[in-house]
Amino acid sequence: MRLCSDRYTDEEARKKLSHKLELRRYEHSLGVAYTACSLFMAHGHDTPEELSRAYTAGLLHDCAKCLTDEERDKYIRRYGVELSRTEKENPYLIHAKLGAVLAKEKYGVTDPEILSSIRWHTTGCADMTFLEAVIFSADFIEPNRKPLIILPEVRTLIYTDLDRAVCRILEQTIVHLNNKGMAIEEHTLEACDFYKKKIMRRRKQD
Ligand code: DGI
Ligand code: FE
Ligand code: FE
Repeated sequence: MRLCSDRYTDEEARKKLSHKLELRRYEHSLGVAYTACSLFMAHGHDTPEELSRAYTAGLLHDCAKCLTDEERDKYIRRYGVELSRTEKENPYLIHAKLGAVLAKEKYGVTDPEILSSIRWHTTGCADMTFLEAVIFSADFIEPNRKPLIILPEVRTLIYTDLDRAVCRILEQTIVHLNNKGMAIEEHTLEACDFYKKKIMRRRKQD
């Protein structure tokens, strides 16, 4: 599969990524890359160019996941990454924003939509593009994910109704975070609200 990068072939990028990530995280990244491709194919976007974009975004979405605290802070300073309060309180969230920066700086990806798909893959956001929604949801359903009660339902739904699948994932994430008493990013709440309304609007039109 061709990689959307000015600097690396797909093989070179996989090699580099496999040295940066733990093995399980690397396998998860391959899982997201191929799941994103399968969603593209199922939704009628199966040209080699489109599949390369899905593959590149999926492969690199967690490229900033396995940094040490020192490395993470160094990159935040070097690239002037601004953090929200929730990100400061929950530093594991930072890998999404930082991943978009590193995909560009370290892997030579310039396609803005691939970078924004990486940026939004953890929280989601309102009115995602097709690629953004695919990476957000492929991350949740890829084959290596530990079984959650809603997984079978979402894995079926996602191939026919991406909006509803995105909405179910967001609802589930918010319930999970509320149960654990964790802070929720505004983007996560806005995304859930947006998709609930979009689905209601669609129902009225049918
Ligand atoms: O990096 P991955 O493990 O593949 O997956 P991810 O980047 O989607 O991260 C998943 C975690 O992020 C999951 O435990 C839920 C959490 N999360 C998503 N939205 C929010 C959030 N955590 C907080 N605190 N606030 C959010 O809005
Ligand atoms: Fe992630
Ligand atoms: Fe992930």
